[in-house]
Amino acid sequence: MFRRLFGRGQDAPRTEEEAQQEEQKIDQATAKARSGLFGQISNLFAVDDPITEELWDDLEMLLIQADVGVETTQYLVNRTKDRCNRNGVKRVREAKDMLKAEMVRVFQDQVRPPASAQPYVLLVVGVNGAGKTTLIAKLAQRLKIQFGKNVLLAAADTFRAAATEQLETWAERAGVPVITRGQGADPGAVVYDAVEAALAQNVDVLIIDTAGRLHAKTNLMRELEKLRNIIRRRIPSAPHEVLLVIDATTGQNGVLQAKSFMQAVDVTDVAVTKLDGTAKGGIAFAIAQDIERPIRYIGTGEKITDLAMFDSQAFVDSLFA
Ligand SMILES: Nc1nc2c(ncn2[C@@H]2O[C@H](COP(=O)(O)OP(=O)(O)O)[C@@H](O)[C@H]2O)c(=O)[nH]1
Ligand SMILES: [Mg+2]
Repeated sequence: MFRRLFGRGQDAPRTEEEAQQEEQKIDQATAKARSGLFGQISNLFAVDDPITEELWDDLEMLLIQADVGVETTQYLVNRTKDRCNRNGVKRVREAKDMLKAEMVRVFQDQVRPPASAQPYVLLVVGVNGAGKTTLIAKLAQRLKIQFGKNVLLAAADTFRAAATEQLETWAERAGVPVITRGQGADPGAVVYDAVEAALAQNVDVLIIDTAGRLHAKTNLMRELEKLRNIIRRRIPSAPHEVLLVIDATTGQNGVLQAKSFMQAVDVTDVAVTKLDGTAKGGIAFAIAQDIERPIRYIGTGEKITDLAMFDSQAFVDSLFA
């Protein structure tokens, strides 16, 4: 899906220039983490000493501080130790590549085979303030400008005042149409209209914004279930992607909230926003390991172009660059 959704046709590869631009954005998003805790981790491995238990203790402490989470940290440290033993690595300096390889693996364990459909229906969920609407604008702009896709947005967050207007403002900037019914309207009616419009207007990608009230979990569950049923009545294979948006700056708490969402709806993929706003960045590992879904996109800033396709190798490299 990833390749096809963000591609110029069946499996069209990215150009060299596009790949470089993506890496620059990932570098930009991890600048704080790189000069902070991951910089300290890099320093741990910068000496040419024999490996001792102290190295693993220090590594464990720094990974936990970097928001990797206790369980994922222990998993990573144990796997790294094993990998060092298997490969006969005895010097601290050489252990860094072993750690990096295990870090990449955490993400790759979650890879999901691509789906392709037209219209491709993307349902975006997550708590208020996570960055859903901003991310939708970024995706819409990228799909339209870079890949020439016919994109339609649906303003199904009808709960909060100004939510619809916010999406309309972004849609205008991205130059894509948006289906709305205004504040207080039935989100199901918005989704119904949007699906009909997507089918009638030969839309490639329909992106649906939703409300994120977590305090009423049963309501949320019922509402998301209802939206899904409305979509499925017209497009049985949809939604093709249920994207959970998680704010990186909320740390372990964000992971807990995300788990709550997983109980309300079948999440297929994750977007991590505001990575640029945290010096920790280790939260991405905790998310991939705990949520058990692939990270698809990352938010690298507040501008409409501040979006990167997640690439596990580029991400891990950028943390230690
Ligand atoms: N620094 C930064 N800010 C972001 C990013 N994504 C969203 N934001 C900000 O987070 C706030 C909430 O975003 P919004 O899209 O309205 O969240 P929603 O309630 O989930 O729809 C806004 O002030 C955005 O500008 C990001 O990747 N980086
Ligand atoms: Mg919103």
